[in-house]
Amino acid sequence: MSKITKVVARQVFDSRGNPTIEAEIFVKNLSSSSICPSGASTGTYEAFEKRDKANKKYLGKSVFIPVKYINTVISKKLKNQNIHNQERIDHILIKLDGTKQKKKIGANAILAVSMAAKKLSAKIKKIPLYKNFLVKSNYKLPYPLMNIINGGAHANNRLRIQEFMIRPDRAKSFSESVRMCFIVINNLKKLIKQMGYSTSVGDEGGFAPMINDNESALKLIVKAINLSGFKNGKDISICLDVAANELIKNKKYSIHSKKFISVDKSIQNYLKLIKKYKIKSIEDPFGENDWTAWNKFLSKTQKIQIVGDDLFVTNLERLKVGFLNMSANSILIKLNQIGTVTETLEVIKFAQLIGYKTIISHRSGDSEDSFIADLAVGTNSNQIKTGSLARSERVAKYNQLIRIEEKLGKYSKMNTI
Ligand code: 2PG
Ligand code: MG
Repeated sequence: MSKITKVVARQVFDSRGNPTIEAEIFVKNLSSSSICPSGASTGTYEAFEKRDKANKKYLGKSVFIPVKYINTVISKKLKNQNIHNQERIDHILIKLDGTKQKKKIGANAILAVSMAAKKLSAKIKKIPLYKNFLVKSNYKLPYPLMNIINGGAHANNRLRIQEFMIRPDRAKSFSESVRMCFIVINNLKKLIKQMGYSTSVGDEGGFAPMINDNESALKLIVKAINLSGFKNGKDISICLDVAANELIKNKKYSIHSKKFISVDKSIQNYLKLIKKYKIKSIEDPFGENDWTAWNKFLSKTQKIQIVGDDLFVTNLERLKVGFLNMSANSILIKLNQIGTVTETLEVIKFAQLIGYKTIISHRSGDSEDSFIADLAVGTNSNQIKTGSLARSERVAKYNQLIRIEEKLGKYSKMNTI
């Protein structure tokens, strides 16, 4: 048995320059560390992110309190536990917190420790991280959902929709999927430049031009796909994350323009967009409490992927409700929405059991930690959403998947979309 000797935590910084937690877990002189990511468009039902609100030195954003908790209480509690027993480690952390949304310790503290433990277990077993999850053979690579235009809470432009993504549906390998996106991104950059807009990027590495409306962004993407020699809707398809939680007031939505309109009217507009731009996937089309709207929308869009992010928050209870309500057919998986590796794997297993597609996702505030790349392969997840081919914290995940594909060699295969 490999017994945990200690856990050490420190405050480091995420891709937005905000403080976050890195935890390092030790078995004798071997250690692994992991960094917790952080979201901007968060769901109400997500696990809690603990910060030192009263400490104004970092504008109330520092994490010294949870860091101290890891260095003292958690380190002591986990001492002598078997590093390979992830469920037990996570159970101890969950119990230590004792609240539903991990409000006492903070999911950021818990998750950093949980991920570090998973990594160290793989290191000690001398296996790559992706082999330390659910899948034991026949590994498959996920399709990337690359966010190439940023809007909403992730950019300073006026785009209502938060993420405009492309998915290279016809790619036969992961490296080919990245190459296809690379070509489209470069053509998109050219087009944005020609229009006289800035080609600077948003939080997730996608361009953030000062475009006013969703359709202008969609037209631009279709143009870039065509210019690249690909067929929109066949070789590459357009996918959206609306993040509609941010666009709701009195049960009305301002998704399609600044004006707030009813669910029925919003659905009609969605259907037009889906048809016109051959959109294949829409995440969070409606608010996190609007189960009726989700159900209505799903019944009218059977053929495309409807993804629950803020709706499910990687939470088994909410996924069960959504399943019974027929709200979606796919789930976005974010480790820090629930707070431990064990709970995340439970949600993935259940989602796959009910036939939902699983999409592993980064957060808009992320880091060089590429844990989610291995998680995607190790759980047979269909897709991965981890930003554009820009900003090292996004590219780190793509690079890790390229390495995994290379390691798998002739055995590597792409997943189904
Ligand atoms: C989302 C995520 C990631 P955030 O809404 O899907 O793209 O954004 O991390 O800000 O919640
Ligand atoms: Mg989302």
